[in-house]
Amino acid sequence: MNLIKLTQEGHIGTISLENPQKHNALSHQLVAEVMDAFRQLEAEKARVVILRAHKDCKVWSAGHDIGELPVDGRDPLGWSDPLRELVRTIETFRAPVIAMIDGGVWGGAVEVVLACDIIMATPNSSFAVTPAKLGVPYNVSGMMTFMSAASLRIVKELAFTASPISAARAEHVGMINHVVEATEIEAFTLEMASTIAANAPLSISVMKEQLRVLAGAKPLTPRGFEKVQGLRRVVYDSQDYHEGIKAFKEKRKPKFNGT
Ligand code: YXS
Repeated sequence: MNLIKLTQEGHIGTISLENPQKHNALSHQLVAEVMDAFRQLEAEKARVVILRAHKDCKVWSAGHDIGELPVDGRDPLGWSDPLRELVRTIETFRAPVIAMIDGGVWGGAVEVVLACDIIMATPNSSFAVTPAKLGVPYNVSGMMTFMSAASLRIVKELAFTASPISAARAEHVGMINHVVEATEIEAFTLEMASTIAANAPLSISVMKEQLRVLAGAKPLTPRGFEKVQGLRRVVYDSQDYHEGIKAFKEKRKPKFNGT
């Protein structure tokens, strides 16, 4: 493991993203290491996991590794995409996962954070949902993660503007649990993790799974799902999708023309 750090103290595991050169972009390799860390913590029967980044990072995670987004007509967020696998790993991990945020969270990394059970952030943290900035057609279960974390109006503002919102605004709208000063957030998070770890793990585990099943119980007909998938294909086959990725790589503003 060289893109993350895994530590465990008693029943509390900590996974830290440690790839500042790429702003902890959720590459196949980084995600594989995080998922391996969760498997190790599962085996060690960890009762809480803290998911964080290295100290004093300006960017907690820059989201999906744009260099790995397919441009050959494949769905960029299909079932086996690393971002999708990481979100499912967090959601189905049998113990609570606490996201401890300091810095900017971008794109799919916002969904990863929202998939966590409890979220703490420092005042200078921010959250930017960026599909519209890149021309990416976000996927159905991903949109459900957002809908479970904030009101539809807030989700629309985040998704349509692709603009970062502050930790204070995220807390105000109930998207995150606590805003804590950078000097105190580690102790604050550890104290909550210790409280949870001292409670009954089986009871907590079943409540986490119950809430996941209930939150995901949405009426979506096969015809409705196929319609959405067809609409998404139009987007990832579009010139705009290719332009969004090309513009990022060329470090310039994209010019979207709706085709
Ligand atoms: O030029 P070098 O080689 O040094 O690389 C630069 C960036 O290209 C690279 N980098 C990334 N590489 C792959 N995927 C990324 N997401 C990514 N973000 C950054 O890291 C090196 C340093 O970046 P630089 O020079 O831009 O740093 P900065 O401090 O000026 O700006 C930091 C950011 C985070 C504001 C900036 O890097 C940025 O805007 N990154 C992209 C954030 C974003 O749009 N992420 C969404 C990724 S796509 C995704 O998550 C989903 C598919 S979706 O879009 O649907 O939500």
